[in-house]
Amino acid sequence: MQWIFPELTPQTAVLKLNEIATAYRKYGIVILPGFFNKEPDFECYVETIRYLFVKLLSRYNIQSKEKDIGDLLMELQKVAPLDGKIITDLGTQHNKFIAANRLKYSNFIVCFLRQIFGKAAILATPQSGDTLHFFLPGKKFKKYNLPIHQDYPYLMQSRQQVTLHFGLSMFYDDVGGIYYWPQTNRLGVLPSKKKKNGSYKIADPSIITKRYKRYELFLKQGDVSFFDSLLCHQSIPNRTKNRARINQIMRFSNLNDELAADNNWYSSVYERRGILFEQAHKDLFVQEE
Ligand SMILES: O=C(O)CCC(=O)C(=O)O
Repeated sequence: MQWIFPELTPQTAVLKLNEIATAYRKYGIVILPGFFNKEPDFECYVETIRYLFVKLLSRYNIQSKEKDIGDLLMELQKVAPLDGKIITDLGTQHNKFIAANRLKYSNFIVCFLRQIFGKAAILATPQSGDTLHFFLPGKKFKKYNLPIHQDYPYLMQSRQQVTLHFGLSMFYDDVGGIYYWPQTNRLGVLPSKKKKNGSYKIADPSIITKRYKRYELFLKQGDVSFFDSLLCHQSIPNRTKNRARINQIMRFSNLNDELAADNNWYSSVYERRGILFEQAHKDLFVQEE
């Protein structure tokens, strides 16, 4: 497939920028297998997540022997199913890890965005653009499998938007991935519905499924893909019994867009968990008279 570029690193990909950007413009997607594998910031990000899992597991007196962060997630899931959210919150809206942000704003990515959006681009990121995603097995997690959708309705800010996706956990068969339909981004912003659980879906999926060919994307650890925020895609569910998939998503907008300007470049905003000084330091908080 002409949108897959194997064996590149961020350093060698800069030399192929034209070719990669041409494929992206044609298909709405490029896939770079193993792209981050040797990146120190990628390793650091995975190690950071591992540290957090080990620390959380130690709260339950578990010294895990698992090496992979997906397997550590499964282990935590058994004892404290909600604790994983502590980690996803750190990697989501926005990503708070320096290592992840160094990848996000790395030279290749900024050059790629400039190539895609052009010299007059005003690069920005939407408020809710970063998601650290845990895809767990089991019926309970089915709702996190997204129907055919475009990403733009979730993020807003600009319909000129690039989604960066990369794999963080070890890949196992049946752990899930993404169905995508190349070139469907050319249809523009499509009428979309909102399901009761809050997920958006294309109002008439048959315009995609009948006219376009479907492909599958399975991100192994270190694999990277960039796709247009208007490219139609859908989750392939995790069908394993005991394996997890961990992916990071990040998004980038071009604010040099009339519709974005009409909307004051606003993004979607979602409520997040957090903490306030007066809750965490009751002993130090002095109530005003
Ligand atoms: O990885 C997946 O299952 C799909 C995630 C996705 O499409 C999204 O967050 O927009």
